[in-house]
Amino acid sequence: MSNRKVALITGITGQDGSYLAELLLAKGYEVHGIKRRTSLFNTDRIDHLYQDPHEPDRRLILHHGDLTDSSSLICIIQQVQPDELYNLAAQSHVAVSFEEPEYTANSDALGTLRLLEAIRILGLERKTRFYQASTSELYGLVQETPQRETTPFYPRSPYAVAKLYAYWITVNYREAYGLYACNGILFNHEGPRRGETFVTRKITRGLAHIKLGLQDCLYLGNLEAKRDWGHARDYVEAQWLMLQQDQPEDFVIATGIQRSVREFVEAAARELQMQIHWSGTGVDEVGINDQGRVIVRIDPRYFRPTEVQSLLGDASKAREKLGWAPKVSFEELVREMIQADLEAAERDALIKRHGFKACRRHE
Ligand code: NDP
Ligand code: GDR
Repeated sequence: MSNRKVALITGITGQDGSYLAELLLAKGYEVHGIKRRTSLFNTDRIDHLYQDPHEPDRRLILHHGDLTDSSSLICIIQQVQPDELYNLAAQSHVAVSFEEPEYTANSDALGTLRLLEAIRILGLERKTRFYQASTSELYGLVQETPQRETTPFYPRSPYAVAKLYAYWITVNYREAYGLYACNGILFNHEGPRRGETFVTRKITRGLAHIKLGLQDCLYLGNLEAKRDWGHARDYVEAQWLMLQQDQPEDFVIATGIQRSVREFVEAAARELQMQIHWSGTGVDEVGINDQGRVIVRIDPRYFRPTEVQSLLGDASKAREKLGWAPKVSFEELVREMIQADLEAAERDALIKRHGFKACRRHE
């Protein structure tokens, strides 16, 4: 019997899951992850951590499961007997949640309940510590700025409403059954592994493609939305710290600095030595480069039925109680994302030059 700590991560194939798996493996944990069955491989972000199932003494083990399927969750938790369970899996795209509200509620809200129930049914309340990936989207139509743990919630999307249920059911299981369960209320965090349809990655990937002639124009929605953007690598450290305390508590994790989508576009363009001049207003506004070519346009299809206009977090509690502070600045974040997307675009350009089809998806 080894006395290694055992962690189970739902959403291990996602942005945060991959960084958290790296962190926990570096700390000596045995890491189990739940992945969905997909028709193609979906483990790109963790392939560098992959260990062949035939290797002895593996420390990264993947299981098939789904947040919408209680029986798979109960089986995996029974088998793994985790000391720490990080619930990162979710339909995490706010805009998509307006198109798939029921599925979003099933996976993001009921999925969290299914995990908590599994812990309870299996009698693991005293063993398994639980982390819930809560979100700044809970604040939605903000009632106070900056937002802290005590700021009232006002969710503005099916995603945020589902996450509101998950937040409160986590609090309820902590109070009702004495579970060590925490909500991390994380503000937006990004990095080169960010999904391609979130705005930061869409911008860095789009501008890198434009720079290399692989794409003509980047279509965006609301340029005035403001977010508090940090780096995912810093934020998964906070997730781990929350499960190492004497008492379970909820924490806001944020940088305390806010920028608009427009400012993100400008910062990314600067990294690529591209200048952007804005012209026009409203949906007719365009971003023009030095050569006078339109490289950014507004497409109303990216507007949301109800928008979250401005988020800014106050992570004082995390600083005081967890000793957590972000290490990566906004400029470093943008640089790292641009460098990674430029490299990928260079590969695509090479493939194209040799007569093969490069990826044409830009959304
Ligand atoms: P991603 O979208 O990158 O990853 C989501 C993960 O969940 C993927 O591994 C995905 O699998 C998995 N997943 C989705 N649906 C299911 C399901 N029904 N059953 C099992 N697994 C599922 O998200 P992030 O890594 O960015 O975020 C992690 C968590 O933190 C999410 O819960 C998100 O809502 C929350 N959050 C994120 C913030 C951010 O800025 N990144 C901020 C605040 C909260 P697959 O790879 O197969 O799609
Ligand atoms: P968000 O992230 O909704 O904050 O949720 P996203 O990057 O999708 O949007 C941020 C802001 O940018 C505006 N925007 C666009 N967004 C996208 N995706 N595409 C566009 O073309 C575009 N143009 C402008 C949006 O309207 C919005 O205001 C993320 C997710 O990771 C959630 O899971 C997480 O809970 C929150 O962050 C905190």
